[in-house]
Amino acid sequence: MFGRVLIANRGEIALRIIRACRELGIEPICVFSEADRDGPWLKHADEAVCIGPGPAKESYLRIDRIISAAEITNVDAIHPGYGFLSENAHFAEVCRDCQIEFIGPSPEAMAQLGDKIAAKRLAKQVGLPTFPGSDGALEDPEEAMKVAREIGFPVIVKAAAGGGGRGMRIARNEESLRLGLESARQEAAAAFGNGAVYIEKFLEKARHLEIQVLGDKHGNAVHLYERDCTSQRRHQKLIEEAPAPNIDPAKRDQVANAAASLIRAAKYSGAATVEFLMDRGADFHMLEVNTRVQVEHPVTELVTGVDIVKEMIRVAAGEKLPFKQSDVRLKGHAIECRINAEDPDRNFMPQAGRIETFAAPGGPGIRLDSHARSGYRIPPNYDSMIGKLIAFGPDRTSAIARLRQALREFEIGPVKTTIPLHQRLLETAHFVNADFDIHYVERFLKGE
Ligand code: MV4
Repeated sequence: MFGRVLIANRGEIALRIIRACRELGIEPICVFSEADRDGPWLKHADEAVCIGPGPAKESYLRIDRIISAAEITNVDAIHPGYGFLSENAHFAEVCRDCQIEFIGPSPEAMAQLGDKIAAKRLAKQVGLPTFPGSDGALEDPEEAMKVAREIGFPVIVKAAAGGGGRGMRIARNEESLRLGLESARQEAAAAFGNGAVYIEKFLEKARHLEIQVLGDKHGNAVHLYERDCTSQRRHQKLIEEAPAPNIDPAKRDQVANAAASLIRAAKYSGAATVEFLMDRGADFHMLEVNTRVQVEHPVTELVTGVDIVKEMIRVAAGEKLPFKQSDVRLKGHAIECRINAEDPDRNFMPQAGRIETFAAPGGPGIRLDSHARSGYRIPPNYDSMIGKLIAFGPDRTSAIARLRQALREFEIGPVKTTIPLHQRLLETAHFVNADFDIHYVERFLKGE
């Protein structure tokens, strides 16, 4: 096992990785920016190294400075967390060249599954259901028109290098497809340095499901079932839960096993998530693969008993996954609310500044993953998420009841947060009955 691990991240996920390191007897080392100098998580690291000014481009995204910090502190491995450099195959390659273990997939597996065209091709080969569409990148508009006529409008244009909704265009007729192709290509080329685009059939009403998979370096891959991440706004998830309510158990097993086969076929080690849309007939359609630990991993941990962050570290150190597929059993239900320092009454404007009051909830089945506390000053430079409140219970109804009470107990001020919004969402019939789709939060916010 590693002796020391560098955490190339900040906030709640840095704290989550510190906790996993301690359980494994590993010394956690942090890097931090000038804006995070007083970050409460840094006190729990064995060492902390400043890597530059507040803007991420000058600190958390600087490969050279992170590698220097790793060499100065003599770590064996780097955990990238989520965001920042976590899905950067070049960073994973630099780590390998410097003989520092990257806690995640090889650069090759990351590059293959991070390319949505390559991932979809491999997914099809292992039997995952995918949307009908172009077979690979589109070379010219006429090819796109031909495919669109075959599969029928509406279609969606997607960038091979995109993710989280960037570089996408919906087209309902030939004219908008022509325009969408060009603008998606330009946006993708500028944003990702890769203008490759493809099209597929567009599904209007859907739920967003994702299968968690873990792979090791010995060719094993095991899935940990699904999460339902349907509650989201502008591609930012708000509430996630496991297992997904009202799904077809036979279809779920088939798709989850195929998702594990995809990870095995890519010779992938570490944590991966395979994303799907589920239509109203409860059929799955594969979208893309995330090659990192995800924000919402705790709900899966609570219903499977698997510590995903610890397993990521163990498999990076060369250990075999300590369980097989038949050992993984679901028990109970978990729901997570993302607590963002945003003002829902002012178009979710991010709130920087000092938290005066921070009273954490508790009680049976409550987990709070947060780096925030009274006196913590939220810097203006980063994502507005200041924590995640997760409730576990024997069933969905009891998880909702526990989460509602925990939200009542949770006091944060004067900084505005998404707590009151979660309280209202958890009262809606759409959420309570799981009668929802990926647009219901935005409809709710518009008062519909
Ligand atoms: C789609 C889709 C409908 N049909 N693909 C958005 C993010 C990226 N992961 C893929 N996305 C979508 N792909 C087809 N063929 C609708 C979306 C989509 C969406 C998906 C999941 C959660 C929220 C969403 C919001 C808008 C669009």
